[in-house]
Amino acid sequence: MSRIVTVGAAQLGPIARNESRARVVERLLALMRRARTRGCDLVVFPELALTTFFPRWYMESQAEIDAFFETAMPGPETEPLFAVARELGIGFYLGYAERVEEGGRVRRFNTSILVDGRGEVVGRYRKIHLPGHAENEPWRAFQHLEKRYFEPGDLGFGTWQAFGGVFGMALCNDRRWPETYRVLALKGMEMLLLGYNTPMHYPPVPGHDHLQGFHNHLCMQAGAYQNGTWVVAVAKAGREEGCDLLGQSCIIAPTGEIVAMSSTLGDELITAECDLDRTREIKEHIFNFELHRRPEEYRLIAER
Ligand code: CDT
Repeated sequence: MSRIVTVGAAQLGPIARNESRARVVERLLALMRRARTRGCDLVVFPELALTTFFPRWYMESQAEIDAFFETAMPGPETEPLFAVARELGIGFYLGYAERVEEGGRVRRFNTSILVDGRGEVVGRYRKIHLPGHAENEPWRAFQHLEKRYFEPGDLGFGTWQAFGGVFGMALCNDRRWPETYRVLALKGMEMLLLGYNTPMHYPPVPGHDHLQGFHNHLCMQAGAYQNGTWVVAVAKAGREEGCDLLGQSCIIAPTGEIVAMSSTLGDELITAECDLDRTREIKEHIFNFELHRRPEEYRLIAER
């Protein structure tokens, strides 16, 4: 079986607050069809890819908040994504806001799913590192209320056998944390799929605004190399409702090298042929966990 997975990173430009799900899904389908013509096995969409990045607004009406959430996946508006996956034999990763009833209560998560080329959901991840704040902070140019609108993910960092390899999923802020990559690598991950919405302006420390692009690649290139994994990272980019979002979607090899990167802030597909066996160059040598890790010296990391 070939260990080469051809991946498409399907960056999205801005999504307006009043843009319909149907219109967004049309944009996603166009990217899937383009990906298929370029030979992709799998296409990766951003975090919260079906709507505008709504945590930038403080809202009190639960009905208004819930309008940004999916109660079924697939639902009536997202079913075409699954139908086209089956038609083209192409898988996808999709980030969306998930509203579920579990254990007799309503729960809301920032979620991603992995769907295979038969249109079957093979994996689900609920974002663990939720950034931002929970209360209205009107001094900010815009809010970042993920801690208000979502619970921290309760499914852990999972890996899934798919597309001939072992895949992990994460969402946006997770990419800044070395623990994300290491836990997934310990579970055999060969390729990390990740979507993001990263504002260029960081209200608490605006002096770092010019470093957004640097920090984006710094943590992911290090995470790829130190864990011998491919990383496919996909932005929702551009000026969305007056908020500038970082682009620079990229595909990173296990050596830490960027092998493809977007060059616009709009809907854009970048692709790469990723040989999963290249993970061995790192995993069997410089970062051979079995040979070189000293977990007995790392206990503090899990205790605090
Ligand atoms: N969506 C997301 O997680 N964005 C964060 C912004 C951090 S500033 C609150 C990120 O890490 O890119």
